[in-house]
Formats: sequence, C-alpha cells, structure tokens
Amino acid sequence: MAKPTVDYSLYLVTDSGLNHPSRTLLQSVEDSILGGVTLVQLREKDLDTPAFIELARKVHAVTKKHNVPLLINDNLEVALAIDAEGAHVGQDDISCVEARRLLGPNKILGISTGTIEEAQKALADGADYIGIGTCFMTQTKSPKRTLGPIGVRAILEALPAESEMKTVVIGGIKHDNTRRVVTHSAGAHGRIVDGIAVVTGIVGAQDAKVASEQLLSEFKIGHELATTKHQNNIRGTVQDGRASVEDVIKSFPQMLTTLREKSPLTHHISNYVVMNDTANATLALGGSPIMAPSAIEAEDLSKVVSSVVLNIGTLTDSFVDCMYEAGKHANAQSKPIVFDPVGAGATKLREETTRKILNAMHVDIIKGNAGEISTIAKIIGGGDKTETIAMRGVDSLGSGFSNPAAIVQAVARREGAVVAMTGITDYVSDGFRTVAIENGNAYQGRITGSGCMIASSIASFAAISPNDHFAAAVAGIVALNLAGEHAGTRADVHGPGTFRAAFIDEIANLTPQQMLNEARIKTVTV
Ligand code: 3NM
Ligand code: MG
Repeated sequence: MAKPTVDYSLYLVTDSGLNHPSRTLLQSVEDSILGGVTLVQLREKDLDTPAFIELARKVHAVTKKHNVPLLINDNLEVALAIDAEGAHVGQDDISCVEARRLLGPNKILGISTGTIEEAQKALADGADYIGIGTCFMTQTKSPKRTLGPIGVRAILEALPAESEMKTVVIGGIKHDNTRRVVTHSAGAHGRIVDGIAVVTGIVGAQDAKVASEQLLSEFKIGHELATTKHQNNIRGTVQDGRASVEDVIKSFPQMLTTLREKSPLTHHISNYVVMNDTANATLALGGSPIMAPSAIEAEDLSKVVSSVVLNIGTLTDSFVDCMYEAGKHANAQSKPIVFDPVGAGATKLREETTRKILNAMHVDIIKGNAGEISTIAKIIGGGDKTETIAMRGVDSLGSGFSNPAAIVQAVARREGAVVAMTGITDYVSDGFRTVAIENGNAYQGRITGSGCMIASSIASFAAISPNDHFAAAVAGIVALNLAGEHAGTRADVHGPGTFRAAFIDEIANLTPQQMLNEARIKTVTV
C-alpha cells in the first residue's frame, strides 16, 4: 500500500494519565476526530507491549472508521502488529534510520526535534515529519527548556526551502496561543508549520470535540495570517490599505482631538522610577493611566482598558508575572500592547524576560533606544538576506548603527510589529513605511523617563488608532517631542528640574494644529 497522504493540521497525541475522568481514552479519540483532529498518535509510556497492542487495536478501529491515520509512539512492535499507518519516535528512542528500516518506505515516520541539528538529521534519516518542541512549558513533559515561537522559527528556517519535510509544533499548545504560535513561527522563507500537536489541550479538556474544533479553527486562522505575513514580507512594498506617510501626518490633528475626547485608559505595568511621570504625561496628553502591577487584576483590567504598556525597568518577579497575564489577556481582547524593553541588554534577567515576552505574546509596538533595539535584533536573529545584513550591523557597530532605519525596518518586518527607536533622531517602521523624526529637545535626554513617557504617549494614540499602529507610534513620538521643544525653549526653564515640570505643562498645552505644523518627519527609503 502506498504511503497515505497526511493532513497534519490538528494532531492528537494521547496520554491515558491525562485523559479527562469523565470518559475513556477511546471516547476522547473519537470525540476529537469528530471535532476535526486529522492525525492521531497513541502515546502510552507505561503499558507493556501486549497491553499496548490491545489498546492500539481498539483505537485503530476508531481511527480507521473515520479515515484518520494512526501513529504509534516509540514501540515499533506495536505499530507493526496492528499495521498502524506509522510511528513516532523520540530522540532517546529507537533511531530514525532503524525505525524506517522496520516500517518500510510506505509508513509515516515522525521524530521529535528540539534543535536545528536534530531537524537536519531527521531530514537525512528519512523522517516524513518532525515534531518541533517543546514550544511552551507543559506539565505533560518536563522540558529542560522551551523554544517559544522564535525557537520554532529558527528550526523551520534551517530546513532547506525545497525539502518536503512536514512540521508540527508541540508543547503547551492551547486554543489561545495557537494563532500566535503559527503566525509568529512562520519563517522568512515562507515555511509555516503544517500542524499543531496537542495532548492536554484535547484529552484533558472537558469536551474533546469542542476543544478540537476551537484548536483547528485557530490553526486555520493562524495559517491564513502567516501566509499573508509572508506575502507581505516578500512583496516588501506599501500594501493596499496602509495610509501614506503624508496622510498619516495630515491625520495628526484629528488623532490628538480624538484622544482628548475619548481619554482612553491605558494599563501600565511600569517601573518604580518612572511610574509617576508616565502617569502624569498620560494625563497631560489627554489619556487616562492606570498603574496596576498585580497579576491578579490583569484579566479584569484587560476588559476595560484600551491599551497596555509593558515596561521592564526595575524588574521584579511580580512585575514579570503581571506582564505575562496582562499580555495574554490583551492579545485575547485585541488591545494593543506597547513593549518598552528598558535596559534589555543590560542583564541576563532582562534579556531573558524580553525573549519570554516576545515569545509568549504578540506585542504590537516595540519602543526602545538603539541598545534595546539591538538586543531585540539579536534575540530574533536570522531572517532573509537583507534582514540578516541589517541585523549584523548591530554586532559590528554597537548602538551606533550605520543604517538605523534599515535595522528598525528589518526588526519590524521580522516581528510583524511596529518598531520605534528613539534617540536624537527617532526612527519608526512597520516594515513597509519607515520614517525619521527630527523633533525633540536635548533636555529630554537629561531627565529620567522621557523615553518611558513616549511609550505611554504611543499607547494612548494606539488606543484611538487600532488599525494603524504605525500612525500611533509616529504621532506619540511627535507629540512628546514637540512638548519637549516648547518646554526646552521656555524662559523659565533653567535646568532639568524645571524642564521636567515644564515638559508636563507643554504636553497639556500642545494643540492639534501644532502637531501638523511643527512635525519634522522624513520618509526613509531603505
Ligand atoms: N513531546 P501538551 S512536548 C509529547 O517536546 C510531547 O517533543 C514534546 O503536551 C516534545 O500538549 C510533549 O499537554 C507534551 O503540552 C505536549
Ligand atoms: Mg516528543
């Protein structure tokens, strides 16, 4: 019999120990298939071979009835005895080459991989697909480390473009992170995971059919989004529906007016040093701040706020917990997140937290200085040729980039986020539109928190500009830079202390018309 063609979209991996007590494993398998599972792996780590064979025959009867292939985990004897459609092996199990020899050419063979080397070896050893994991923390297995979507992407990108190797992602996959895993792991060469492999999310669910339906639907949406993301990346031109930079600037007065009318609430998980100044700057601009660093109220807040700021300055464990909670719920509620990776490269903790945040959620806007953006460029790495070249500039030049606009654009495209890099000149890009902003005053660099206040301003604008975060980032920077210019030239400003007070005043005094008349913005062609 020829090798069956397999739809990997939703891959159920069983575990009797985790099966919901309200039903048998067999029922879980059948319910999940009715809910859309396209492939099943029977994974029984504690059964001896005769008992495994007995269970496998029963499961196979169910999967055959629905025309869904069944793979057996690790135990080739069982796979052969019941004539399963294939097998799945781990790195510590029987070798891939030996498994292929036993199974013959017409059975499906998959192997778990957690590194680029393992994935490349699987290709050479004749596997049909690789399970890439562990993606997120999971109780089903105790992983030594998790890859996150960024790590999954690195493995996808290491596979040759022409290879027919199929890929599924595994570990902690739930309906509420599926979409992000699929879009965010999409490689620069357009390879998207072919499926998600799930244990607890299905067998442990109250209703395996409903859980499977949700997972499959999220996978399909993610796949669609990832395809679009890739098309955007390769086209690399201004897409239909994106306002031109000129039109964005023309919309500034209306944006500030709307912000002041709506006074959107922004959840700040900020740091001890700047909490007061960022709250005051938000109020002065016309928004409403809520400074709430407790994870316990993050879900409730996500329902009432219009945007979120995650700032990793003065980092503590409880801030980190709150950022994860707030980020997860903000994504679920489609509330924009502004990520301010303060001092990202300064310590291991901050770098790791930055990586975890980028992995655990979709951040809509990243705002940082050159050093912080360079740390992010290093974390996300890789990419296509132009991106790699741009990113390499980070290593060779430290924070003094030879071509800052190219790096900002590359990071934006790679992350699918708007990136704002602040400095004497500020750069903003959504990967397609890239601008340099020349407004601002030197005093802004002489008080603490002026960058954090810009993140707050961006978040207020993002709240009223949900469909164009690029416009929000540019407007947010221009507004505070103009306030800086106005404050810095005031006769009553004699130093940083008086500037700080005058700055808050001038944020409040800023008029919509000034946003249009005084903005100094140049489009940069990278
Ligand atoms: N393999 P859940 S992680 C079976 O990393 C398995 O290779 C993994 O379970 C790997 O969906 C894993 O409950 C468990 O998180 C996945
Ligand atoms: Mg495994």
